[in-house]
Amino acid sequence: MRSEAVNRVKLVFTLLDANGNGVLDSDDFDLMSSRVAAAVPGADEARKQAMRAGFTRFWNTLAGELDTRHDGKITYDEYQACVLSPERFTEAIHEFAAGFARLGDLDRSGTVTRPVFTDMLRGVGFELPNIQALFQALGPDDADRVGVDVWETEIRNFYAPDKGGIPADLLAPSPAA
Ligand SMILES: [Ca+2]
Repeated sequence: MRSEAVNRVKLVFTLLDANGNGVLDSDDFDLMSSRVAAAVPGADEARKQAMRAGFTRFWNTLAGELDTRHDGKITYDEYQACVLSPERFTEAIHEFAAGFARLGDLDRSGTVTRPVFTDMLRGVGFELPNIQALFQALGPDDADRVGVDVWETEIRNFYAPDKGGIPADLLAPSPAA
């Protein structure tokens, strides 16, 4: 696996553990989807539901594939195994990425504004300078918006263990950087 992907895996585990108890559980995903929904108060209910469904499927897939002790919790050691067979998570990641990115398209223009993009990723727990760097790397237009499809693709890339040297790496700088 590429070192960039290892860095992303470590970061994702830390962020997904939204309640900070050191393991992933369903509470984490409820908490995080609530934070993301709260970050976009202007979004309509259908899109919030789609976003929540993406988080729920993400959790259910992780639990189904990685919870080897069947205790409703995923430790970091268990989580790391997700990178060994990424194809088992592809569909769940695609649904998650679509539900997440599209929530930010408030006016259905196919774009997301910088403030909405920033607030949503802050809701997930990323740091502001990293979010700003990613937004810039995604090529904002003259109105300072990025394409929803561009963002959706980058979310998928973020979770792909064979990807490196991509804009999403800006969210998880290497320890040496
Ligand atoms: Ca947790």
